[in-house]
Amino acid sequence: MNKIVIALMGVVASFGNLGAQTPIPNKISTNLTLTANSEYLLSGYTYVMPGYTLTIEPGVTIYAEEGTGSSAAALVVTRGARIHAEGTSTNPIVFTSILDKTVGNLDADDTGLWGGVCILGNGILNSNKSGSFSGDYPTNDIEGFIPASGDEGLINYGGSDNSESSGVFRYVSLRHGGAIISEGNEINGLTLGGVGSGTVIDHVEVYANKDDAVEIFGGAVSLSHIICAFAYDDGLDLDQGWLGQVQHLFVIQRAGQGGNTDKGDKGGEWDGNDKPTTRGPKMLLQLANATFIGMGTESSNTAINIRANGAAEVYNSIFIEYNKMLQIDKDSDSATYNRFLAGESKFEGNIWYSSTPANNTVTGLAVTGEAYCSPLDAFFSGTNQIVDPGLTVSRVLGAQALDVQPALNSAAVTTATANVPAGLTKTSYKGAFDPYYNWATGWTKLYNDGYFVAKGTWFDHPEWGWIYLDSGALENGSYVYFKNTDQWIWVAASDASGYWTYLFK
Ligand SMILES: [Ca+2]
Ligand SMILES: [Ca+2]
Ligand SMILES: [Ca+2]
Ligand SMILES: [Ca+2]
Repeated sequence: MNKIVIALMGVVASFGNLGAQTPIPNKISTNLTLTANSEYLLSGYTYVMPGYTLTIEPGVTIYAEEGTGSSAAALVVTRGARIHAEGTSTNPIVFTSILDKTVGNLDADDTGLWGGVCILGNGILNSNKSGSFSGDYPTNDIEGFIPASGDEGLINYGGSDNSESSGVFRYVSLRHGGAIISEGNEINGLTLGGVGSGTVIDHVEVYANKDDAVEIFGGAVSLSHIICAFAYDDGLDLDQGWLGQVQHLFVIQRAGQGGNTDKGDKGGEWDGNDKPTTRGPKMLLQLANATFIGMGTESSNTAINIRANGAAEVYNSIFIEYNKMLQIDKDSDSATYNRFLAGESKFEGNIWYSSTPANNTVTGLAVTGEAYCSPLDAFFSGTNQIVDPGLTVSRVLGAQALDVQPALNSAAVTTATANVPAGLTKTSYKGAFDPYYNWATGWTKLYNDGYFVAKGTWFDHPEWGWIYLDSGALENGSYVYFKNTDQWIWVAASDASGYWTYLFK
């Protein structure tokens, strides 16, 4: 064991490499690389100009200066530009406020300290904010930005290419953003406007953002391994005809923690169209393995709102700590409801458990009434279950009390999962996390600041590379996660020289 522990300490020590921040230019009009394990400073609107690539290496921390309105720090990857931000699970890329450096100890109540990251592309929008456009392909400007004279075109997105690549955005944590950039307009942590399916976005955390954690406007980019923690508005917000898949999504909403009365809005707010209201392509979300944690006893809190000609297929997911689970808006034309009746929206293999016990019936979980469709019973029957999956909810930094991994005897593990569409993976469990390995380990604020229950440990094993133990020590019967093969393997006892044997994969 000694050799293994020493290797681990070496890794922790490398995180202490701190230096001065290099300023990032406001117009990136060359291929620019931010080099590994360095610190940079983001000030004001910062555009990656069309035709150029911003590369961000593992371990880069980008500190954003304070500011609101037109002086808010925000990174805009313009239409026709690319970003290649590829961190690792042990060496992520972090965007945060400079106050995280100069003051420190920021928590979920420290929001709106800088803007956010916007990636814009030539993907297809079915509509836009004004409803006016020429030709077959609408375009739109990112909400709320006040660009300088001459820069107006840099916040425009949308086009005719849903397969475009805007680059790679992987193992990135976005913290404390969402500054107000114009009256009544906060900015999302991650905004994806007209981003195409060739773009890779996985392992992204948005922590304590003043607006939505992630908002997607049109395009066809898919996402995996996304964390939306403590946003003031919605977890995942969709608009303008987006078509894509999401797998492994964790949303945990604000609940007035820290004595703050500000709370989040919905887990998911999924709109099909802006203006006009029914033009194609029809928005469709295909989502598998989400865990949504709402605001507990907050009576107005609803997990999912589908509206404005939207539709969603949701598979093998967990919804807890909400008052109500599903709201389908009636709209003036019943478009959303008609898509549901046509089978375009469906919920299969999910677990629902309201924090309001009386609502835990097939009819009780839906929001119905004058403005909302009814009945919606079908969403909560069939292969869905109304049962407590036994997760433990905590929103307290450092408390190590949030347990999102189901126990082996949880209904999330013991009951059959639903089949999923091509492009998504059918798992043996429901929800964002399996019982063994928490994929937020190592690279997230939630993990590094002690929100999660302490479970296994990472080791850089001298022969096997990075492995993760389900319990404290490598011993007979340990479950070991091998990072290089992305597999769990059970190991047997060592021989006299200390060599351990894999039993099966
Ligand atoms: Ca928003
Ligand atoms: Ca929103
Ligand atoms: Ca909202
Ligand atoms: Ca929206």
